[in-house]
Amino acid sequence: MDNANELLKQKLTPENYDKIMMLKNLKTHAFVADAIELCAPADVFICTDSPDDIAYVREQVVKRGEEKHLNIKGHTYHFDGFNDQGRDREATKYLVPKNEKLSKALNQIEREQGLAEVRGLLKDSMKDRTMILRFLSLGPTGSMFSIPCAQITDSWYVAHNEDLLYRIAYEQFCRIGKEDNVFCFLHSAGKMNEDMISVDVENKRIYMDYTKDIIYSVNTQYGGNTMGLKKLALRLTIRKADREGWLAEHMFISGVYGPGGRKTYLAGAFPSGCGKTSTAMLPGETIMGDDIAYFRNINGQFRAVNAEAGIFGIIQNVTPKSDPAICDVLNKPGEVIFTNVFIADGKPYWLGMGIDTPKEGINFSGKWTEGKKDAKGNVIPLAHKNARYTVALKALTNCDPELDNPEGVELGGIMYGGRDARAYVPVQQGFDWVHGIVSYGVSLETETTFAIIGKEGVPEINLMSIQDFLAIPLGKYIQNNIEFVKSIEKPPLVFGVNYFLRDKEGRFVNGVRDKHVWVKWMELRVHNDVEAISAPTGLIPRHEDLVSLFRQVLDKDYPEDDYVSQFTIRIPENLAKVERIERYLRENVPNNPQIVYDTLDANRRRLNDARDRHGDYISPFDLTAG
Ligand code: SPV
Ligand code: MN
Repeated sequence: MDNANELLKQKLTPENYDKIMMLKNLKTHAFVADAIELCAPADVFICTDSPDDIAYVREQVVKRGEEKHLNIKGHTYHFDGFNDQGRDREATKYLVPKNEKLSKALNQIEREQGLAEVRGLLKDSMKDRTMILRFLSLGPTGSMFSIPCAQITDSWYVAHNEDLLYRIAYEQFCRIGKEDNVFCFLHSAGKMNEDMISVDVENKRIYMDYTKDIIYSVNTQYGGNTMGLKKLALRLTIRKADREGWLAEHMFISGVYGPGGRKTYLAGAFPSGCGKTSTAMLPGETIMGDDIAYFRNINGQFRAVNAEAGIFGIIQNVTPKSDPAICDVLNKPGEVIFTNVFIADGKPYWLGMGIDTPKEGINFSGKWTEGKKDAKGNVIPLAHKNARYTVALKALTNCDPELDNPEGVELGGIMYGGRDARAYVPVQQGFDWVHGIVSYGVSLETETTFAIIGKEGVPEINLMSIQDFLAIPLGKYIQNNIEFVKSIEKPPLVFGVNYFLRDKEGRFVNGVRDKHVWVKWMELRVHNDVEAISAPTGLIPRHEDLVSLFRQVLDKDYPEDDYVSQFTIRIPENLAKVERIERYLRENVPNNPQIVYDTLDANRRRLNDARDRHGDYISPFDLTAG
């Protein structure tokens, strides 16, 4: 916008104008001027890093009714619309210039047409509302990892969440150059009802202009669709990382303790609702991040930071036993936002909390009593499965002290986990980096879950659990991962985990807490403290090592029967998996690096050879025997 400066002077109060002019960045000026002209807000609030400004957001979110207080000091709750309870794949599209094409697995629309559509919906959307402008950073501030982000929203709830989830960066914005690039996010909740809930779901749109690093979102409030720095930014970051030679991943990072109090950092990618946050937050270990990690090669070391500084976590099944650290925060005074939980007498409740819950209260459907049905006659549960809590990581007693280290931490291992009822054993290690990336990351199979709007339980392949966010060709992304470790002295080990393996009767073969044992085994493997058995699908744990880990971590016996049911290599199921993956890749990933197919071929060969020697179902004890 050529006349940005003039427009800002005209539309902003002198105080706001000064705040904006403290920044020299032209893209930010143009973005704000354009948004003001387009959305025509009643007024504008520019949030700097000052404690007063941040307190103002907290005050307004309650005053305007987007959040309400709960009994515990600092706790609030919010509801999103009945049909706005998860990320919406249908409504989320890449704006693609006429002469370009993205992978056909991605939802896309011609750029000009999409821009006209979404800007049409944003037109005058803030007429009776305040436009909130926030300056935040992805990654620690003052670091080679930092990405400055300007967020505009008319939702105090979005602004409030982002305060807990990201690092404030008005000061950093004041230091960036005139011509520097920044990420920009423009969100409006659109039409809202009297309870300040976004209602025009038909016109929900999340459109990503990757040519300009600007994202538009309208007629939605759900965090994953609206908080620019969450999944909207990830789409842009992956492109930036591709241009600059680093990696942006859908991964948690945590510090896992080993013998003698040593700490090893592990990262992991899981599709939403597959155990990611609970793996990131195992009792007694430290958490550095639960959702988005950036990796860079710094002087030959594989270093990682958390893009975020808080958790927007799934609350279903959170109990003091399974998630003690988070339960502690959810039960004491401090800033916590509960979203789409059930409320009765000023207290929050959720599914799977392991206690008797009241029969009457309010939830995402309004007033609720047990047995209430929706318009289609389906029973409405007490709370939504995708209900969430928002907390700053620093509120947790087990927050890792390196969270804001500008150089991040060195990673010892990474893991990939999906929902695979049939084939993969609960934990295994790749023979090397490429084998692990291809066999566990590229081959990640899962099922759709409640975190995404649509049918649950539909099997799908979700490359490295990041497919929804990939705006570069899938083959290029795979290649970037494969090549990333080229000049890394000690690449992280790559593990595959599967918490969802079932037996013939359809029962899960593992308990929910067993993941802690797998993670401790990985820690030992990183330091070569235990040996492993070579199975056709990867390196698997020895029984004796698991016996001591089950005792040490969970104070449990670990009978041979359990080991056999969990770690038997199921040849037909694994061969079928290789076939499915290969078919999918051939259909959807043009220019896939040849090494991916070579690795799958080798996997197939190993499975066939093992079958020739041992039959279809191979006990891990037979593998030990050679
Ligand atoms: C996920 O669904 O992967 C999340 C939450 O981490 S959100 O992307 O914000 O919906
Ligand atoms: Mn996520």
